[in-house]
Amino acid sequence: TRLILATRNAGKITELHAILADAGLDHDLVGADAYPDIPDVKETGVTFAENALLKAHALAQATGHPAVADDSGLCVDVLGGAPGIFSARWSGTHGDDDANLKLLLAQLSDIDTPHRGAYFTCAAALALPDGTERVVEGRLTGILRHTPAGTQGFGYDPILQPDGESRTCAELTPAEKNAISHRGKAFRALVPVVRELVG
Ligand code: ITT
Repeated sequence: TRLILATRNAGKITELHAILADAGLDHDLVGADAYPDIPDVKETGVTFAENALLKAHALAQATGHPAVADDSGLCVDVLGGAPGIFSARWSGTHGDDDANLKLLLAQLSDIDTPHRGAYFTCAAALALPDGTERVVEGRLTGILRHTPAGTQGFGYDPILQPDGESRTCAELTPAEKNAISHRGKAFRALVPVVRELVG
């Protein structure tokens, strides 16, 4: 069965292939890039779950196949949860990971380590062409470094050091990150739902 990965973020697609394969899903996983004519969805929701559902429904409707979507971001305690759903466009340019990370570090430059708590969160949504929908969430909590470290992963990975770790997410191997990450947790929880509703 074909299952659409309703995302154009290359970092997410790499992680989702590994997470879903490790969970034993043997569906034909096809990224949104395979459908260049389908326009990007406006992320008008005010929560991660709403935006994930918007993206999953749009691709399920447009392709006629079940679709899973990921809406995710970094929530910083001292910023009241920002960048949150605006994580991909915090600097103003959607998907400019370097600019987003630099701006966030500048905003936190006066904040000392005990107050640098943050978490990644991921809403994983499944939508079927008939309108059936499910959404689950996963989190990874940690602290934000003052200086980026590591080259793995994407986005804010070089500054988030998970609780209990001495390395940042960008210093973990892909398998180590997926084992503990918000995305790993959310999509491993979604797999039994896919099995039940998609087969
Ligand atoms: P799609 O909507 O096409 O899936 P997007 O990049 O626009 O791609 P989001 O709106 O969900 O996706 O934004 C997610 C942003 O949150 C992403 O650009 C990163 O900056 C950040 N982020 C999410 N998961 C992350 C992770 O595992 N590591 C580091 N940063 C992450």
